[in-house]
Amino acid sequence: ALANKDSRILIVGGGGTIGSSTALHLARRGYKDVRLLDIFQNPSLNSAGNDNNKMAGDDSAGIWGQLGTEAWKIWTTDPVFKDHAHNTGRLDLTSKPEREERLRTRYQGIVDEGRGAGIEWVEGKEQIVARAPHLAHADLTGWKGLFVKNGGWVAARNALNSVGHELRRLGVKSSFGSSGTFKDLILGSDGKTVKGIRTVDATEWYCDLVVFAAGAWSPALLDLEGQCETKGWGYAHLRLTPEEAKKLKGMATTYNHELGFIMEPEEGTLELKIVNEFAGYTHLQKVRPFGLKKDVLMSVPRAHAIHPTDTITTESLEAIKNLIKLWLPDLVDRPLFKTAMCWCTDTVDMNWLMCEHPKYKGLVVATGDSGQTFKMFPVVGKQVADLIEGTLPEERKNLWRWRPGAGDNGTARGGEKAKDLSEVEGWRNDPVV
Ligand code: FSA
Repeated sequence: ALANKDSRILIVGGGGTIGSSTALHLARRGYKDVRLLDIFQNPSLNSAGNDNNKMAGDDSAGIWGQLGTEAWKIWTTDPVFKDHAHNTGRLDLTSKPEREERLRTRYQGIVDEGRGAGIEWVEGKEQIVARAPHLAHADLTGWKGLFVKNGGWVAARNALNSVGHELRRLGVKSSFGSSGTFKDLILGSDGKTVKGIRTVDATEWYCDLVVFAAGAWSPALLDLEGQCETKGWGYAHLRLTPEEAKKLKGMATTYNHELGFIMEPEEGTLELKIVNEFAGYTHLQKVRPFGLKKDVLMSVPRAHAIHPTDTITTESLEAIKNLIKLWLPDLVDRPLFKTAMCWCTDTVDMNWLMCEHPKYKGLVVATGDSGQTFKMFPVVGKQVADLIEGTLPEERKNLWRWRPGAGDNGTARGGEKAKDLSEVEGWRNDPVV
């Protein structure tokens, strides 16, 4: 075990998805001295999880399938989570052969594991519209894919907030602002043993173990040897009338890998979120992560919370308008609002980076979200807690190991290379002051 129940544990990124889930599992297991460090209090405004909604569900095979099954069970039963899970079902559709092959492999994998009752292969307009009446007017020529019964969407920000309340109730401590913002590790005289963390205001937090879960900020703060690449994705909202919302009530989460996705608007808000799907944007800047002796050029988040007048790129906006035209033609003229980018960090093979840092003793990294983590919110921290206690199964340890240069093992995101935000227009609206 890397810690015991009396150890002082600091969680960098404690206001976000992986960090707060880790704190929840540690606190529930009786760890008495856990402190969250983050620039913002939970639900952190810098977290990709601080969003109206996210897709969720039991939709995978293999280890991700085991996790997905367990996560959806907790989403729908645990008092901290269950008010925020919506079992509307989820469609994962495509008209492209390459994506179809991936979806078929996934479908077959789930069936072969004896879990076929939770999933259906759908093909053609009739079968799709039966599960997604809102697509009745859409051109679905050649469309096929998965319908995931045990899933739908989760009210992300509210779930993050719910966990935050539970953490405070359980006595988890926290520090925010400049005394919560990571600057560097405090190392012992051996240059290897982690003694604590120095934050940007020069506060020194001493501890026995650091969990580094800084999400999209991870590679810029700590040298991860090129294993994570941070990118931004855009979204927009449109406001429905109560009648329109009623018509969409219970709609299955609808995802198309080439176009984007929509989910049922949350009751009360009437805000329909629309997202276009693409490779994401990098935002290249000169930074010096802890552990490197010189500056490097790498993609870092351009946080909406810190640049609230940023919107999204013109091409994302066009793609979002196109999706509305194809799927929800009645709403084409509706103004869009709450347009913003949110930031995730990808590993090459889209599996987490969740292991001890090989260079330092007392440092666990838990990052590499790869756009997959919010659906795993109830269980991601369980993996970190198991890693700390030395009970994480070998197979999982291997999947999430430290692996610079290991390549993509066939599970990469695929598609086009990400453009840099400097090459695209429309997103930057700095106020003149
Ligand atoms: O279950 C899923 O397919 C989650 S992907 C969600 C997403 O918004 C991606 O579509 C996007 O490309 C990025 O990875 C962030 O996460």
